[in-house]
Amino acid sequence: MKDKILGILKESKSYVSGQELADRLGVSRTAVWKAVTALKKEGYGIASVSRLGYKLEDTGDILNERELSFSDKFCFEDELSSTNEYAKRFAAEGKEEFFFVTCNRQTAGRGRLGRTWISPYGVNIYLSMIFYPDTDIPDIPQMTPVIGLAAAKTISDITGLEAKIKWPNDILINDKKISGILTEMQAEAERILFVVAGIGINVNQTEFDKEIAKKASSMRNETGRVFKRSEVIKLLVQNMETYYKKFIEGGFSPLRAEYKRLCINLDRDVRAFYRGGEIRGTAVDISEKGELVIKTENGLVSISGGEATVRNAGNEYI
Ligand code: BT5
Repeated sequence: MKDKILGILKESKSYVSGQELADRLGVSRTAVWKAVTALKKEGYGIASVSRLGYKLEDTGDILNERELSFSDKFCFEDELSSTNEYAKRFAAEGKEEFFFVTCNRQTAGRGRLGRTWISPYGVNIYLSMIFYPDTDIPDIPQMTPVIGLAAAKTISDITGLEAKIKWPNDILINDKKISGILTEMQAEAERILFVVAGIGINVNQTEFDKEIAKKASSMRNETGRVFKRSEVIKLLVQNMETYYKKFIEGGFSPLRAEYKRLCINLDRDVRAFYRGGEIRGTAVDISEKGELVIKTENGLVSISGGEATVRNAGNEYI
């Protein structure tokens, strides 16, 4: 009944009386009142005025199962340790491809290489999607830039600002990190069992912990607007599917030109950390396989993993 009331209020621009809601739903006015009270508790802004009835005010940004009902293949929880961990469990049980897991808060959000992803309540997106790619294991690192493109496109389309990519997995606006991607794979001998791609996007967060305050930002901080996470998720999951399908059909090469256009590393001095070593040079290309190609004193070096900090105009490495 809560869904139906919300549906009617969403359609109506003016007040809808308790009696009209009760008649349309075939329930008592008390039942309507109870449902509205429950919706308000969930965070929906519903104005109630005696004799006029109920009106939905701007609901702001609520993330719950109802707001995600555009899809039927997801798991939503208010709080999870890490959406990647849950998605991996679902994948091990054989959940369908493109099934995603999302939540309002992560208590143990993870970055790469054992780092932490700061995941406060109710403001950002934490989402992991399951894939069963029929490709060779060495191709899997290419999925990080592929999913990075999907995230960058989503953020650009929704904010109207161009989101750039710092190879391989950071999405930046105005040189600040808005989003990160963690791709994990489970394989057995030569066979890929599943891949889980996890994305964190800072959407409406306004204040950041000291350790990341200088280098992190959010869609809200960069635009001054509040976004509905469910709408961002809707576009994000569509884009993830679309870019992944392109990758499965033709590999990374059809996506390479778009990636190069958004990649901030190219033609800049980089310091890359790869397989325990440090490589210094100028980033000159992104290869057909999504590797970063660095021109060093000893010639060209291509790296498929690790990370590459970039020297910015202020001469700092970001
Ligand atoms: C990443 O790692 O950027 C991958 C982040 C993936 C997070 C998603 S959320 C959903 C899914 N479930 C998970 O548990 N994880 C995935 P990395 O490149 O290692 O960057 C991590 C570094 O970014 C940290 O060491 C901090 O410096 C910084 N950082 C942490 N939280 C941040 C945040 N919310 N916004 C911006 N930067 C952050």
